[in-house]
Amino acid sequence: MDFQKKVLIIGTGKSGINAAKLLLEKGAEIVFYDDNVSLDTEKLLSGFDNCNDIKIVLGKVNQEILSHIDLAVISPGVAIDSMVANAVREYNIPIWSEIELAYKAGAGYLAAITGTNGKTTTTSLVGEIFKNYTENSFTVGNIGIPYTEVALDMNDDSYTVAEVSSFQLETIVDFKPHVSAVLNVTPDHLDRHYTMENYSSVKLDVCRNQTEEDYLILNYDDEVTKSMVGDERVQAKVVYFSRLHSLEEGVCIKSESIVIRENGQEVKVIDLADLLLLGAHNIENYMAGIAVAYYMGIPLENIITTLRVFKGVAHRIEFVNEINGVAYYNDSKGTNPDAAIKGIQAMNRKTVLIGGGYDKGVSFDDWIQAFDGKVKKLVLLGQTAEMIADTAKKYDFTDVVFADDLKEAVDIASREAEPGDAVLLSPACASWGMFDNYEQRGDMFKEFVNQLGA
Ligand code: UMA
Repeated sequence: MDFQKKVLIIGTGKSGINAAKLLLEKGAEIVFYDDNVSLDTEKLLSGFDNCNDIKIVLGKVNQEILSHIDLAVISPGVAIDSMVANAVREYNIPIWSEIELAYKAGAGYLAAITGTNGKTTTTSLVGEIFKNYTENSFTVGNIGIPYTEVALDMNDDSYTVAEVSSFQLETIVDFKPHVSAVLNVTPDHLDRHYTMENYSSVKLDVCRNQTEEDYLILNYDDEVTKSMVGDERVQAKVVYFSRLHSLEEGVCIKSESIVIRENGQEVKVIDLADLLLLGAHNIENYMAGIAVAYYMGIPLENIITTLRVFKGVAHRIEFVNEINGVAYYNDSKGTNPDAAIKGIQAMNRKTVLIGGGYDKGVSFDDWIQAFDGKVKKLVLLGQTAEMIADTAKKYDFTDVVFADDLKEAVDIASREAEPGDAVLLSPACASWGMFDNYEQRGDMFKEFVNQLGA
């Protein structure tokens, strides 16, 4: 693959920076583009050993620049119908997703996991299983480690699992995992994809280059993913997993154990009682992770030993502390209503819920209806606060308080909660606008909670 081109990198976050580093190592010349006109360009350049082959353009790209560009690599956060992407297309310059670049530069065996919810937990589980099997393994993508950061460290024997978002899939070209998985599809990112049809279609693109030697893992219990099998892009062998149904072929539950059924044979993997993560959604994550690892050819013994010790990921219904008899949970990764519903369902006591944030154009009706008498107070912050309060009113839920920032929200929640209650940060919204990312929001929540007990 010839990378010695003039490449426009759109977006200067971690994806853009690592894509640039990879390309510079391959001998390319780089032009960075970012919409942020007040970007600290010195800071950006200070991350590079040699800046001679780097130019930076902010706010607008012009003809003079575009007429010299051979390829554009777009960061996930930049929409494909943004001004810059439209301008690039007018010049017939190919646009690659950052994961496309990494795929072309990387090597070895690849699994890719997408879906609205559970993909970070499932990717992390598969990454741990790979690690248990070989040191030569990588866990990359939307999980927070850009694929381009480690692609050049891979060789033909490497095992990589990538968490891939709909944003990253929009501009793939040849990206072809051996095993792909779509875990579920529920409303999210509609500000970017506009309709559920577009959104679920982009998710299924994860399999579009797969052939009959490859595998596509789908959730049989989710109507959207179950029916994906009829799409013309599906050439891979489909393997279903199901928590609710007994399957003739695939991964399902039999007598409180997870089993794999294949070619008329059944293999028991593990008893549900031996798994550490709670909640129905986590059983689905376990089953999907088992299917991905198994069809990647990992021996069952490596899968089982990892399953027994896997403790999940931070910011996902994560216990923080118990202060004055109140249990605090950080579910900052509850960035859409469906994920946040799982957060509430996992609570087994009266709960003061902190929610609200960036507006992705989704409705909050299902989330409010899932309160189910468990939520005693809703503390709201961010762009969506009023909208959520209005939706809550529709369902006669009026125990609502507004907070200006997360610190105030934690203070209010600590005053409202009584011994025996829980306080749950599970915002049903992205963090953008108030925080850099959900990790920062979750870390700040943990810090404020721990200050209460200091
Ligand atoms: N920018 C523009 N124009 C835009 C949008 C952004 O110029 O219209 C610029 C910003 O000024 C900034 C840069 O682009 O300088 C940021 O790029 P980015 O938003 O792609 O962020 P990265 O730091 O590269 O992080 C991305 C993913 N971010 C998004 O998808 C929004 C991270 O996923 C991912 O971990 C990382 O790549 C590594 O692969 C985060 C995320 O929120 C966790 N993902 C969404 C989700 O999980 O719901 C999809």
